[in-house]
Amino acid sequence: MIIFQRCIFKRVLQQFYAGSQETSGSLLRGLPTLNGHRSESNLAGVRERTLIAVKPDGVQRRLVGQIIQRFELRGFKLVGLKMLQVSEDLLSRHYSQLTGKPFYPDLVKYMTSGPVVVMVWEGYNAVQTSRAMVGLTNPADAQAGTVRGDFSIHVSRNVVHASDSPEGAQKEIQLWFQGQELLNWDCCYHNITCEL
Ligand code: IDP
Ligand code: MG
Repeated sequence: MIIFQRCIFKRVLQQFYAGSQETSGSLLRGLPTLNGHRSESNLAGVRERTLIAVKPDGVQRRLVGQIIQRFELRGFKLVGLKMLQVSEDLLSRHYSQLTGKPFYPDLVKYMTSGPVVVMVWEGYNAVQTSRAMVGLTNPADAQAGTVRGDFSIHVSRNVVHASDSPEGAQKEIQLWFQGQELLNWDCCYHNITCEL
């Protein structure tokens, strides 16, 4: 009951400050803003966001649900989700540091071979924890228990993407999502998974 009341209270505050839909400026970390200033509170870091994508092989192999479930069960909050066929242009901006690599043409073929499911997950230390959950780039080196370690065997088909730094995550979220596609909603479990 107390948790429920706190959720209601937070929602009222949130709507007062930010409205139910967000603009890209306040969206990347989801904190309420007032006159452009982020509210000072111990929420810092709790609402870090990262971009996770299920690549075409993961979609074809019906792994979307299992991958989403891992992030839900870990305690992260889903704030954006969509399925799309990636264009070469978007891909070249997403993988701008890899366009000169010998495997890049094959990476483009792979990533444009079918739809991807792209998501934004929010929570404490989301970027680093997600990378640990996803596992090393080469599935041959990825530990069992990670997504890549459990569902893939070769670097050319490693099932999932995860942002590798908070700065990279911000860039990727802006690249893949419009501000209004991300929802700043209150999850009642938030108070249970993290001290606020
Ligand atoms: P990451 O996905 O773990 O961040 P990156 O080095 O950023 O790894 O590479 C992006 C993606 O490029 C990898 O996830 C994988 O799909 C592909 N890739 C990386 N290295 C190779 C390679 O040596 N051969 C084929 N594909 C590769
Ligand atoms: Mg990377």
